[in-house]
Amino acid sequence: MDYFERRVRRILERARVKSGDRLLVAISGGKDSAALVEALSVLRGSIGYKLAAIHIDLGIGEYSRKSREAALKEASRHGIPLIIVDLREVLGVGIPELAKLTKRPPCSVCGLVKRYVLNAAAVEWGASYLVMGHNADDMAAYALKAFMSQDLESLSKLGPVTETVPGLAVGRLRPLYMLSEKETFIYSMLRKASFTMDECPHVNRRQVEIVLKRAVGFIESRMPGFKVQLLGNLARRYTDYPKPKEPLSRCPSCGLISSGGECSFCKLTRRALGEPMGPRMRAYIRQKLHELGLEVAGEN
Ligand code: Q46
Ligand code: ZN
Repeated sequence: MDYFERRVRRILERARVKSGDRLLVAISGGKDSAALVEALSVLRGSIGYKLAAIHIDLGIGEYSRKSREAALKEASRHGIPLIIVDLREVLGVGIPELAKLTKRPPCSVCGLVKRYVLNAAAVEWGASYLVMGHNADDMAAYALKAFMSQDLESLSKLGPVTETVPGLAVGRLRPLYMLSEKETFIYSMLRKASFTMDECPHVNRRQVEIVLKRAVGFIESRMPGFKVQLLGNLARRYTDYPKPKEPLSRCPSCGLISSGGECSFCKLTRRALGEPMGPRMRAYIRQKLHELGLEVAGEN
């Protein structure tokens, strides 16, 4: 457990997290984010940051019900305020319906919605960082995928710490960057964390990231240390990769980051539901912050 927490601490130190900083941790209900919450709760005492959590109820039947229950248990175990964003409550639909309405694969819609909601909540709370539970196996697969397609701009965002764009986007912190899926699982078991092992019914086993993750596991079994070496090298060099070329702009509908014109969430919801839902989502999150007694950035 000490080994695990030392590695998490190293990433927090690299990001210069200090007393009073606000860390918003994303909890999916799975083992990775549960392990992350455990380690962040342990380290909170000595560093003195403020911790809040967010869970998105994706509206995917039994899977979402169990995930939400696990997230609630995990957050309340440590007295961490939990923002639950229920998509059906805000948008009137969940991920399966949004995918049908836009004729896009569920995972592509889901990824877009999650990115938007997490960033919106971090901006509204004025978080110093949005903390994500990606482990070394996830990161190695993402890095290989970006390298395969020579998507150098994505590589520039795959380090353990990413930059904040004030008022538009909050930087991300990935404290499990150098910790494998197996280590994360063992740690969450030792800490008796609450999580679900259920899998989303929409998961596609042929998805590139999933195939690459299996391949990384195979290489690691033949070349122990491969993953850590790959990620260690990337962690030293990711800022050298070119940053996205499009100038950053502000979505005219919701005011958050976009790569020109309306942001992808407002575009998607306009197409599926007839109006851009960014403003409604932001108001819903502010309401949740008030209910939890958390400050809303810019309201003081
Ligand atoms: S939750 Fe969402 Fe995953 Fe389900 S719809 Fe796909 S992306 S598989 S992590
Ligand atoms: Zn928008």
